[in-house]
Parts: sequence; structure tokens; C-alpha cells
Amino acid sequence: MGKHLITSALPYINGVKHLGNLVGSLLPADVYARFLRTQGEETLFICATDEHGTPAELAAREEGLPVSEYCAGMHERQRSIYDSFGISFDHFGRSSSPQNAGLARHVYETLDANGFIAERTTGQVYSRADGRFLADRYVVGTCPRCGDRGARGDQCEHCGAVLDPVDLIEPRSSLSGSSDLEIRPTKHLYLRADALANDVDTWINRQEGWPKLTRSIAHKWLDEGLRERCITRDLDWGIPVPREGYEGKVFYVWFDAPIEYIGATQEWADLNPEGRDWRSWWYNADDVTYTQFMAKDNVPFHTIFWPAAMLGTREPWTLATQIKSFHWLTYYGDKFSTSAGRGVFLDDALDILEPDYWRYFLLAQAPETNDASFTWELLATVVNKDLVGIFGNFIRRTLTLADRHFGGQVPPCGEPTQAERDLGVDVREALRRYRVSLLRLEYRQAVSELRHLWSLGNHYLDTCAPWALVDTDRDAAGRVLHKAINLAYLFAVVASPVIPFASKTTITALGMTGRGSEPSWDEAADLNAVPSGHTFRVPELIFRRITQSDIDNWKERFEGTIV
Ligand code: B3M
Ligand code: ZN
Repeated sequence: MGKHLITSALPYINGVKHLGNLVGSLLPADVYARFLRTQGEETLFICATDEHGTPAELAAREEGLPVSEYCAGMHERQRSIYDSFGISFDHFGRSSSPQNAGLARHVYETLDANGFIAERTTGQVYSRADGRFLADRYVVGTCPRCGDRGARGDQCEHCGAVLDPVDLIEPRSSLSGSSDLEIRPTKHLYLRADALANDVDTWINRQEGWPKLTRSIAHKWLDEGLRERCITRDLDWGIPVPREGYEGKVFYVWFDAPIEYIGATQEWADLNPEGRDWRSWWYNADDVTYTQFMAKDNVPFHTIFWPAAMLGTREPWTLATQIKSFHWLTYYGDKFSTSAGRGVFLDDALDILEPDYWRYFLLAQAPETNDASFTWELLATVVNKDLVGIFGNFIRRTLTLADRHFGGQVPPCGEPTQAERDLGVDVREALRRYRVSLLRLEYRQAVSELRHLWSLGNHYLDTCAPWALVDTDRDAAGRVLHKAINLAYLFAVVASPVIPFASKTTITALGMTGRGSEPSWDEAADLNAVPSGHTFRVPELIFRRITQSDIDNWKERFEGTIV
């Protein structure tokens, strides 16, 4: 099958991310990476913090830190949070790395040599007091539409108007407060996306398997016609533009951010050069299937502008095979917002519940076909029904019964009856459907197939009632519990991409760890992997119920953020 390269959109550095960011790229990418690894596929899962641009500068300024120091700290903070969520990156890099700077320069220089870079002069706001050009959002003033006095040069947060800095009444610098501003001419470089439109069009039209959301966004942009895009900024923080007359200018953050997918792979290889070759994933790499994950607002950059840049190099760079994109997760119908502090941020989320609760819930509600609304009530319903009521209940029932009646050892398996034969057929079919959903990157469906698979266990127990059988036919009770224990093992093994922590806890309780490689799904599906006589222990409660008082507490804790 070749090799699988997986990237998640790079989380921006300007703060701890929220549940929407997790479900919109990092988590589904992780599930896919974990799934492919369980199937024995060679997989490389790459991500990084996206560190350049004005918002990074702004966030650092708010904290009173030099921007490089701010980024280093926030990178570590984000890294440790993703680690706690079990996001299994092979490497989590930084777009401010020297590797990325080298690659970005290379891409730019190659594009320039191929005639796909143009120079244009535009007028931009210059602040004499600050001695610098101001990015649009650094200019503040009165909104011409609603009169709000705190409107930014790119947008009025109050009424939503999209603005140009020159539209503002009484504009001033948000850095110094000075109104000593003027429009000065400044030179910038543009990517000739217009001249690359045919290449992009041809490439996009070859992508038959892209999901609908990705395809529709890409085609909308193509249909509107590609125009040249400015790829430089008057800023200090970023990758310097290697061109005479461009001192004090850097590449636009969206120029170098996607290149960091490659940069981070190079960082990964440089950490341990033996046996790691970043080019074998990115350059002339015909055997690589490359899958990207992102929220819908990132799709134009990944389907149009980044491919345009890479195609314009006329070099054999790996382009995306599959692009899975997501709608928004909303908080009671409103957009999660870092700037407005609305929603549940990942550090707070971990404070409340262990990662598997979030992973399962978010995947079950993944905003795949529409925006999906987060509510505490829904979280409680999904957790209590599925994780507590189906998965946790089955594992506990099975192991408690087997422990009580067979002394912590797996009973003999006996001769299968029709019930076991039916069970075997149902299990295989459910597993097949679950696998197909994962391969198709259909997360809601995958979770629903997983839930269905788990429910076969409770159905089997309810039908065979081993707790009654022990008194009348001990062998039959043993047979049922033998199968049930093997079901518990299968359920935990195949759940590992979704709820890796609970999966591990269960497999450990079953005494099935330390067997070298990852357990094979097919082997587990034979329902014989845990042999008779094998010892196990009853695990602590794997998932606990979310109560009404939890909901009340959490609502109160987060109520400031419900608008
Ligand atoms: N940093 C996503 C965002 O912050 C952006 C993704 C870059 S992917 C190359 O919205
Ligand atoms: Zn306004």
C-alpha cells in the first residue's frame, strides 16, 4: 500500500486552542494515524505550531514578552496539551525553525526563477511615531458603519463590517496610540496564482476522492478566477525575504506555514538522521499517500494557493492525495472564539475530564456535514449512553462475573453453539464496517459502527445470561464468559484509535500487554486471542457517569462564556 503521510493544520501560536480546533484537525488526524499504524501501515504524522505573522506579535506584546520567547513558551504549552490528549505526532515542529526558513527561501527563489513572482508597489499605513508600517489590524479608529470607536483596520468586531484602514474615522496606531499616520508606498512580492491557474485546475480535477466540502470550496475559488496573492509583509517577525530592497520585510505567514509541513519533517529527520529521510516523504515520493486535515476556512490555502506555489516550482513535491475538512463546532450555537474567550479551551477541558471522554464525544459529534453544537447536556448524554452504558458496562459485567465464578481466570472455551456462530458473523460484519468508515475518514459513522460493535457484546450477554447459567450449566456459563472476555479484548483493541487510554487500561487488565507489536484486529476478531486459563483482573471504573450536578457545575464555571 505504500507509505502514509498525515498532516494536521498547524495550530496558530497565539494561545491555547479550544475544542473546535481539536475536532477540526488534530483529533481526526490522530485517529487516522493511529488506525493506520494498527493496520501495520508505514505512517508519518506531522504537525507544528504556526508561529509567524501579526497575531503572534500581538499576543507576545500583550504578555510583555519578546515574540521569540513568547512563541517558545507557547509551543511547549501547546505541545504538552496535545500530548495529554494522546495526539500521537511523530513530530510536532515549529514554523520558526531554520529548516522551514531554508525551504521557504528555496520555494520562493525557484518560483522567482520560473517567473511566478511579481513585484508591485502599494500604499500602506505608516506610523511615524512607531517608525514602521502597520498591519491592517494595528490601525484602530471609529467604524464608518456603526460608529464603534474600537474598530480595527481589517474589520469592525462590533458590527462585523470588513474594512480597509483608510475607511476608519480618526485612525490611530494601536501600538503607540499615535494618530501621526500617513499612506506610504511600499513594495511587495506577489505569487502569480493567475499564471498557475491551469496547473491548479488540472491538479484539482484529478482529485476524484476529495470529500464534498473540500471539493466545493476549491471549485468556488477556481470558478472565481485566481488572482495574484501578496506573499510579503512589512513586519520584523517572520522569515526575511531574500531580495534586494526587501530589508525589513518578511514572508506572509500563509506563505511559509504550509511549507512547514515539509520543514517539520526535516526537523524530525535532523533529530535522528539515521534511517530518517525527509525527502523520501516529500520529494519524488511516488509511494506516498498524503492526507491533510483542517477546518473549512483553511481549505482555500490547501487546495489553491499552496499547491499553486509548489506546482510553480516545477519540482516533484508531494501534494495532497486526500483533504479532509470540517465545519465548525459551535458552543451553544455560537462560534468558539479565541479572541472572545468563548467556548471550552483545551487546558480547561483536561481539568474537567480525562482525554478519552472528549475524544469520543468530539468524534461522535464531528462537524462533518454541518456545523455541530457543543452543549454540556449532549456531552453527558453521549458519555453516559455509550462509554458508561455500553463499553464500560460490558467490560465490567464480563470481568466481574468471570472473576466471581471462575476466580480471575479465563474459563474454558467449550464447543461453540449457534449463539457463538451468530456472534462471530455479526462481529466480523460490524468490524468491517468500522474499518471502512475509518478508511473513508467518516468519523461520525466510524463511532457509530464502533458503538454498534460494542453493543453486540451486551446483546450476547443478555441473551445467554451466564449469571443464571452458572447454577444450571457451568460449562455453558464458562463458554459464554470465555467469548465475552475475548469480546472485551476485541472491543478494546479496535477502540484504540478513538479512546487510546481506556483501550490500554482494558488491555492491561486483561493481561494482554507486552506481547510485542500492536495486537492484530483480525486475530482479536477470532475471539480466541485470550486463552483459557489466562489470568486477568477487574479494572477500576473505566468511565464514570456525568451527573446533573457535574453539568450544573461546569455550566456555572463556563457561564461567562455563554453569550
Ligand atoms: N494556522 C490555522 C489557523 O490558525 C492556520 C493553519 C495553517 S496550516 C498550514 O486558523
Ligand atoms: Zn462597526
